Amino acid sequence: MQATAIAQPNIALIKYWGKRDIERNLPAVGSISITLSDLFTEVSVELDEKLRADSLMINGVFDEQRLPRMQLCLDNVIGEQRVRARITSQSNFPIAAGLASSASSFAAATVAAAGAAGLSLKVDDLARVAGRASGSAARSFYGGIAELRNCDNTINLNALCNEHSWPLKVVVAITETGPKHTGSTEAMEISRNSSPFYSSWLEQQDGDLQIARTAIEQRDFAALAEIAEHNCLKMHSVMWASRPAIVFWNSVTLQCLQTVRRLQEDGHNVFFTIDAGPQVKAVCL
Ligand code: 2P0
Repeated sequence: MQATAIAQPNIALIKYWGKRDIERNLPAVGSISITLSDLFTEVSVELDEKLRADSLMINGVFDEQRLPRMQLCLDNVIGEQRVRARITSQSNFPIAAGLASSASSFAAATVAAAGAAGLSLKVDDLARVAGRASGSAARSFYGGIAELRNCDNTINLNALCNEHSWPLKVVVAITETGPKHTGSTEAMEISRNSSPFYSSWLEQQDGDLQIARTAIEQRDFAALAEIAEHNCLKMHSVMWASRPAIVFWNSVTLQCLQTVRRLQEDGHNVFFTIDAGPQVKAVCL
């Protein structure tokens, strides 16, 4: 009745921002991401009939605030009538700071929960269940570059290229280590309800996904760089124009963008991307 799993976070190249069904946590748009190799979260789930309540310990500290979402994740995997669990989670990078810790945490928790309950689920099904807890977690079941596609009532995942066939490097600049001021779920809803750019964001996403898919297929770094930076800045424009405005950047975030621009001018193959936080990821050949 106990299992441990490890998962890596992923960085979106074409972003997921906004939900079409908040109850089932279905994204409003498809997305494409790259899974990292060196950052990871390890989650253990121990189901124990003697326990009267679930508990969650993150990096050695009990965390009541994050417990409900983790409980929901276990309910989704095992069922609401499940035995209570002792859950421990350990990450080797700052959590809730725009480094996709929810992707690695919920991917690992889903696998560990299924293992502890003795369920054997296929990868696609595990990814879908993890996606109900955190949209980006579904993409962490695939190494290399993966795409999350929106279907009628669900999501579909597929690998676009594995980590060996196009070994890109991702350099992460940590510009702030504290937790971010607004969680992704809340920030997405603010954007959906108030950003004047939200509808064009939705309209243009399929076109951006198509360009990125072709660039990846052809291993065309320059084309991927162009569309990934555009898609990232467009997502942040949606956030900046929301009411209240959602601004995750700090002055160092902007300095990092300028550094990437300088490297590009010097002929280096590199592009930036920024998620719901102040950190800058530089993707390089
Ligand atoms: C992404 N982000 O595609 C985008 C880009 C952040 C910016 O997926 O509400 O924590 O739990 O489904 O999975 C935020 O991630 O969002 C996110 P929820 P999640 O990576």
